[in-house]
Amino acid sequence: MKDFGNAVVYQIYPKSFQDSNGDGIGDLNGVISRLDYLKKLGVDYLWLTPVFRSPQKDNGYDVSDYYRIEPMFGTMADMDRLLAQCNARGIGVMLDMVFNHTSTDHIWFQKALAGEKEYEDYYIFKEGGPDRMPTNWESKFGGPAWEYVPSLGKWYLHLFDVTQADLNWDNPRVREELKNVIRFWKQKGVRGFRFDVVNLISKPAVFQDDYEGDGRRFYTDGPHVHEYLKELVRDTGISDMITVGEMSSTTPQHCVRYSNPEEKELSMCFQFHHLKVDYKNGDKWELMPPDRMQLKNLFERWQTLMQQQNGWNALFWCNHDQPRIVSRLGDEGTYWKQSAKMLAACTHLMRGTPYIYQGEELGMTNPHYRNITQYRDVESLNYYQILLKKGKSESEALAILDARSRDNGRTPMQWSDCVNAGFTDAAPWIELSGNYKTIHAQAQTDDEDSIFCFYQKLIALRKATEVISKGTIAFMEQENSDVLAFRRNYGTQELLVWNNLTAEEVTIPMQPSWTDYYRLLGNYEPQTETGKNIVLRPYETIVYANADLKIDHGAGIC
Ligand code: TEU
Ligand code: CA
Repeated sequence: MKDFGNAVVYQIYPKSFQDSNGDGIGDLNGVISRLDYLKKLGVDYLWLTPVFRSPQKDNGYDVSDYYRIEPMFGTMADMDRLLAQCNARGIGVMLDMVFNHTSTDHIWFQKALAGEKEYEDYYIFKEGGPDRMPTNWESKFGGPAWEYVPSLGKWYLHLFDVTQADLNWDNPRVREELKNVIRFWKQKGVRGFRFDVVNLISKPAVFQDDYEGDGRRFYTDGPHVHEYLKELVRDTGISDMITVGEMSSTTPQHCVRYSNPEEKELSMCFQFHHLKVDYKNGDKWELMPPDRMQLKNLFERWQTLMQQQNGWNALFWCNHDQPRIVSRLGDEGTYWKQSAKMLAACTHLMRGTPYIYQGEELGMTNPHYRNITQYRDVESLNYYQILLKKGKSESEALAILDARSRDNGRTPMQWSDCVNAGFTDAAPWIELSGNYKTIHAQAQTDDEDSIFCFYQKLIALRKATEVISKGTIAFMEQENSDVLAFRRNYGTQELLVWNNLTAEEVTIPMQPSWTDYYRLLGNYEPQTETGKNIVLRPYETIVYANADLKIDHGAGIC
């Protein structure tokens, strides 16, 4: 198993990245036209969210054919060209494998519905009368996790939308089918894979009601998950490729097993605990200001455990399911630029492989939609109804979506201040954020002080020193909820990082041994040293290095 500590991944949500043919929907040719921008940023891999044939009930996470490209995104020839163009620039493409479930439009499910027993066993069908659901589990998108099929007299499991039927991984034929999908894309020149909710694939032997929660404790990190992952990786020969599993509600112990190279499972995991620190009582649909102490504790706990047991995590704030981080933990107003840079320094300098989600490198914000008609996501539309049924007013429900909707991360990429931010010349499939006239790529790519340039510097820095990709991590200022601070060490090299998470000044005591350290990076003009203390300005990030950490400026910082 290779290590990917030196790599930086950029996530593209093709539907919202760049439209090339004037239908208001981003596509593969659009991605090709922006590769030089990504090369300039300096990323090593592009992760494309699903572009396979799909009825798009969940924007491609409902795959109806794993071997074909969804026409709205282009053709197989476009995909081949994208792979070649990326290859020419030294960028690898990672595809998104949605293997926990398929669309109910998939031929396998259609055959199951038509009564073919062999295909019924591809999914999780349970006997039961029309008014007796097999268990009381809930779908992650709201409502029950089971759907009744009258013609079969059976229920099928769908942990997500009713059109996303869970596959039966206990059936070896299913596992073979999915291996063939990997083999097909690998042979096409794809260089890595992201596995969607892959820790949910192994369901329990016995299905029982959950009186404590929504059922997740029975199928999360299930009984055979490690065995099935090992088999998939071994039989498809992808152990040296970059692979990342999306792990829903997981534990550090499981993530160590998923990602420790000796286990030969995956190169790294996504876990989401740090993105729930503003969920009241763990409920995504109840608002609460972020609990910074909890955020710090989670980072420390995960980073320390993964380090001790040789696990490896992806580092990220944003993706297509998350609201924009600058709107969430930063500041959209006065300290917009500083807070976006500080948040970048947090993820890029801890131990792990950083992921940048499209537009994050520009400090894109939530769009603040005011009307339910502006939302597109199935989860948001379902929950809007659920919230109203629970007694919330329309304006309360809209305020919750404004903070929590997955559409917050799905607004079109802001390329310029032209019509529709240069994303499309038609009506976009989802409305742009109103601030594209000021927040856009064109304004930032050649500005040394921009958020884009700061990301560029962080990426270049990772390549210029081993302390970031290989060093150990230890946390500082543990009692101080306002500052996320840590040190990284590699041999005799040391890097010190302080991040002020607040809009207030924070004073940190200076240790005598740090006086001969030099300031490597920051998001403010350097201030004159006071000697005894470091005063962090609002959302300031400061990175110090010791003399042994020499950066070759030619190769390093831009
Ligand atoms: O997401 C998994 C998932 O459970 C969450 O991100 C989910 O969207 C959120 O927690 C609900 O509150 C993955 C994909 O990233 C997502 O886009 C898909 O909708 C989902 O799986 C189903 O394939
Ligand atoms: Ca298009």
